[in-house]
Order: sequence, then structure tokens, then C-alpha cells
Amino acid sequence: MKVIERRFNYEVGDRFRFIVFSDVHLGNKLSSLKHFQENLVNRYKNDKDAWFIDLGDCCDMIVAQTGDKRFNPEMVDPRYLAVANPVDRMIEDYCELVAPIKDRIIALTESNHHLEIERRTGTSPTRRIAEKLWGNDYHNRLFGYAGFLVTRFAMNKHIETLVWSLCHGIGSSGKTEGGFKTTLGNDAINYDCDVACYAHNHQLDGWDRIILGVNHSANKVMSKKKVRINSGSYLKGFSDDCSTSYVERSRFKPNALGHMEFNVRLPRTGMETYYVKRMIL
Ligand SMILES: [Mn+2]
Repeated sequence: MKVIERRFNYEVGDRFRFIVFSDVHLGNKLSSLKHFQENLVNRYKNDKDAWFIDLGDCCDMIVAQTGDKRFNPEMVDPRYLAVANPVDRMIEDYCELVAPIKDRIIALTESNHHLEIERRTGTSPTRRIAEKLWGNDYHNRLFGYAGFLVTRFAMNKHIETLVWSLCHGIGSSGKTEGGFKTTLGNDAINYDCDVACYAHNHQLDGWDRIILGVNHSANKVMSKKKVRINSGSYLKGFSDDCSTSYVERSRFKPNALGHMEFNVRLPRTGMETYYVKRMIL
């Protein structure tokens, strides 16, 4: 489990935005690249204070050639069907899709759809995407399935720190109302961090756990917040025709498309944070 540190210089009143996104599933017929491009890439590409955390499953990679029993030709974007190299093509297309923001993607995690290709073929799509996007600098941005990202905000000798726990995700109740919050919240307790981010279940949500403690002089109760983020997806769950997706088949909860925007403002002392759920219906 890797730890990566990133330093940002700031002046009083500066703001930073961390865009947490995942599960684009490029290559799946129900992936909405148009929404991803409009609502994420185009929204932030000229915002120099926006930084990106990509929690994986960038490409769907369920293709005919690997003998994957999940393969269903009706669920594959036709662009990847009648070609000999669909995995190469998905990798290229994903890199092209994120090209306008690639230098500000500070984290990319491994994920189950990519790992399945690695297991079946001995090549790692995640590492190939990382090398294609960042060359040798990929070591400063690529995580395994989980890791810690440490963001430091520096003004002269003063430093504010935000610790992120990143994980592509875990099985977290595809059916129960709010069930994923219990599962992810229980997992997050095990990691000492300010923000715990998960993907994979395609739900888009953010919530806080307030921790009480005492101040330095031991005469006052102090509170601090631990943030949990479930980063959403740009893959629709249901088709408009009679083709059946795995979501429809398993009757998982419908999900909105979108991503989470985590905002940091640095006043004279301390740090203020809040998040905005960017939901597309
Ligand atoms: Mn996944």
C-alpha cells in the first residue's frame, strides 16, 4: 500500500478543489462519455486550482477475447466489438479523454475490472494508462488498489495537512437503502485519515463522522470531522432497450451519474473543507 505526498503552496484565502471520480467504464455501451466530458473534463479543464483523484475502473474491459463469462455483446460499445485489439483501443481512448486534465490527476488507483485483464492476460491496463499519461512520473501518481495520499498546504514555514485514504472499493450492499454507508464507514474506522474515499459500487455520496476529543489544556471538548466519500460513476445502470445489464439482472440500486468535488479553503489559520455532489440525472 503506497503513500504519496503532494505539496501545494498557498496564500491566505486560497482555495483548492479535489475532484474525486471513478468508474467511467469506457467501452461499456452504457458509459456516458459525453456526460463525463461535459461535466468533468470541460468543467474543470481551465480551473488551475482543480486537482483530480481517479479511483479506477476507467475502462470496462469486458471483451470477447479473454473468455470472460460476463461478456455480453449487447453491453459493449460497438467501437470495441469488431476489432482485434479492444483493450489497446480502450486504453488509448481513455488517455485521450482525460488528456486535457492529465497533468492535474494526482492519483490513480488499481481497480477490479483492470485487475481482471491483468489476471487473464499478464498485462496491466492501469500501469499502461499511467505510463501513457505521465511517463516516468507515474510513480508519483499511481497507487495499488488502496493507498494513502498526503496533501500538504504550505505557506512559508506553516503547513496544513490533509490525509486521504484511497481505495477502489469493497462489496458494499448493492440493494439496501444506506447500506453502503454502514459498510464503508465501518471500513474507514481502520484507517487514520481525514478523508476516506471509495468507488466501485457506483453510488455517489458524501457524509461526515464527528469525533469528539479534548483540547491541549484539557478543559474543553473539541470536535473534528472525518469525511467519507463514495465517488459515483459515469456508467448508467439500465439500458433504454430490451438488453439486460448486470445492474438490471441483479436489481442493484439505480445510481446517478456524477462525481464529488472536495473543496479546501485556507484562511489565516486552519483549513475549511466542504464537498459538493455533482449529480447528473
Ligand atoms: Mn469496480
